[in-house]
Amino acid sequence: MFQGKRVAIALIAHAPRYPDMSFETGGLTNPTVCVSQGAHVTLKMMNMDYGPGMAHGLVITSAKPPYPARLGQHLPHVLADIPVLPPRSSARLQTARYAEKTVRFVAWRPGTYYYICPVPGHALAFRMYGRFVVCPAGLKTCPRS
Ligand SMILES: [Cu+2]
Repeated sequence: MFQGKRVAIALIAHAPRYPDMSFETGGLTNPTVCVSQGAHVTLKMMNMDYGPGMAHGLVITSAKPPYPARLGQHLPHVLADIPVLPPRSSARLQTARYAEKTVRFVAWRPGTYYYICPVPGHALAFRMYGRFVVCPAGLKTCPRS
């Protein structure tokens, strides 16, 4: 649960030593992320994955799993859309360059959403997604996590 009116969330695609084809934040893999209704969210995604086909992006939508191989153009209630980021520039973690992108949005509408990697097959075959819950204003804990 990310409390407060302004929250900053960093999601990493394949952090080192975590499972391939997954998102990490706060040391957790594909966790349910909760924010309060009305929160101003700054969401940063970084791709730490490496190798051919290891580009990843992120879209937050109310579309529920299971997902088709290709997500399609018209997803319902899109909160955020981070374009596909290339894998890091080299195999060496210390010297590689990492693609990242930050988006900002306001979580006006309560409900259950999902953050999903839109690269074809990643959400279908590898379950590269997690829940993103916008809790009604005033709750201290998230009832849907
Ligand atoms: Cu992906």
